[in-house]
This record gives sequence, C-alpha cells and structure tokens, in this order.
Amino acid sequence: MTSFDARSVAEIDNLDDLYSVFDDLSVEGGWYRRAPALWPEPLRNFLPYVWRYAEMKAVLDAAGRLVDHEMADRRNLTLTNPVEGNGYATVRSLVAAYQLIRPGEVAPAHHHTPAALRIILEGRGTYTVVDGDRVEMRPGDVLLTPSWAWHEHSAVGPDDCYWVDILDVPLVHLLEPMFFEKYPAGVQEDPRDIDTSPIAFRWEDSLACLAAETAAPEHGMAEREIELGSPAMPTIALHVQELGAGFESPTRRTTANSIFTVIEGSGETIVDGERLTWERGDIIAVPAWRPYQHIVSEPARMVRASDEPVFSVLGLLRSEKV
Ligand code: GTQ
Ligand code: FE2
Repeated sequence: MTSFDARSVAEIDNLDDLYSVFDDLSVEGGWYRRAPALWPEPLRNFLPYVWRYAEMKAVLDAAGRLVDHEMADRRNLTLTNPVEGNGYATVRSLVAAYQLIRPGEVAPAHHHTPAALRIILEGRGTYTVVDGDRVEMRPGDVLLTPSWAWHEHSAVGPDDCYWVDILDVPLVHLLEPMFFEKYPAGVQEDPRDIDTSPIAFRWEDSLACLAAETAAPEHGMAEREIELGSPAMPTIALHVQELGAGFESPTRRTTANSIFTVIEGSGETIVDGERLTWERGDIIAVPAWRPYQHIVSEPARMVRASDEPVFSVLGLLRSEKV
C-alpha cells in the first residue's frame, strides 16, 4: 500500500493526476482501459492447427529410446497451440497429447482434478486401471478417467502402444482448483479385470451405433454422429463422426472449442480460410468461433472432443452456419 492521502485526492483537478493515482490503488477507469474488457464477438486467440501422427510418432519413438518411466511418469507429447504467449493448451480449455507406452512399462498410478480421456491409436496389450478396474485398451476405444479417479497404465503385450490423451487441464488452470497426488503404493493393488465398463467405449460398439444412425446430425458437419456418454464428463463432450468419401460439410462456427482426432480416413478441414490436411491419427485444433468445413477424401471417422458441456451449462453455447 502506498501513501493514500484522501485530502490530496480531493484536491485533484485534472485527469492526468487522477490517472496517476489509479495504479497506486490498483484500480482502472472503465472509460480509460489499457486493454478492452468487452468486444463484439469472440477473438481469434488460439490458432487452427494440425499435428501429424507420422511426425509425432517418430518423435515419440525417439523419446521412447531416450526417456524411460524412471524419468517420466508419462511419456507424453503435449500439443501446444502455436499462438504467441501460449505454453501449454491445445485450445483454450483443453490440452491434447500423444502418449507412448512400451512393452513391459508401467505408468504409475496417480489422480488429479482435471478430467482425462484416451483415444487409442495403435498397439495391443495395453491396459489402464481406473479406480481399481483394469480395462484393456484397443485401437479405436475411448477410455475415460473422470476427475479424481486413480489411474495407471501398462503395456503387457509385444506392441508399442500409442494413444491420444485429452484433458481439461487449461480449464482447471483458469479456475484454480488443481490437485494432483501420486498413488502411495505406486500401482493399485489387486485390480479387478473387467471388459465392459461405463468408462470404456469400444470401437466396435461405436461402429455399430454409427451404423444404426438413420439421420445425419442437424448441424451437418458429419453424415453420421453418435455421442459417447451424455456428456462423457462434465467438462468434455465426445462425438464420433462418420464422413464418407467426397463429403463436404457446410461451414459452421461454434463458441465451443474442439479437438478432432482422426481414427481413419483422410481429407482436409478448412479453418478460417486455412487448409489443414489430415489422415489417420492426426489431431486438428478448431478454436472457438473459427468457421470450419470438412472436405473428405477417403471415408473418415473421427472423434470430436469439445468443451460444449461447459458452454451449455453456462448458457454460452451458440453456433451458426456462415
Ligand atoms: O496418462 O495420466 O497426457 O495425467 C497428461 C496428464 C496423460 C495420464 C497426459 C496425465 C496423463
Ligand atoms: Fe493422469
């Protein structure tokens, strides 16, 4: 606190002197802001971007040679949106990462307030244990790790296993309630082996549900769409989308932030005029309010992870065709 002198403030007779008092008192005149607080529509903050699995896999493989689980609890590569000033998030509220676990490795148990999910890309014989339930993870499966759930991963087969992690860590950073704790025993004792679980969405089930869809979703951004969970977790919605060869979606924008993971197929997504080509395993960041359109080359299925549930509950979800 500096020397506030009510009498001298009472005697201020010009704006320059008034403004010079503001900093001392940690106030700002709404009519005299250095940075605006309100603006007509969402800013173009985070950038549209695509991360290519072929490149990420090569980098992960190099990390696989150089980094073991003594060094890192998780061998994950965070997808940092290249917008200036950002050091972590993929889009405003979500972070995505590629993770590799090699045969015989164990990523020890921990839990945290951020919610997480995994989308399996490649490799057999990998397991996750979530709150004592041991579940195999197979390509195309989506596995949830809700806030506070204990979780560890292991690879027991001969394969290197690659998957995509998506977490709401940037949202937890914004709101502050970060808690993280390692499981004292390292791994959960006596896990229960299960194959069906509310936290495991199997690829074959997703395919069957997609095939049973008769109508295209109203927004038109896919030919068929299912939602995993309703929503999957309080902060993250998951939609599996099917788009045939030659499909061209309308161009739409939404206030929600999205991360697309390409499970199969190829094509391009034009985000705010930028053409992002993609194929199997690639990850596309579509930030809030950026108009986007999908154009498909080879029959595609992708998982859209978004923060829609947050926007819905706050009354901030809005989308439109442009
Ligand atoms: O596998 O538990 O990519 O806690 C980031 C944080 C993965 C995990 C990430 C995590 C994990
Ligand atoms: Fe974790």
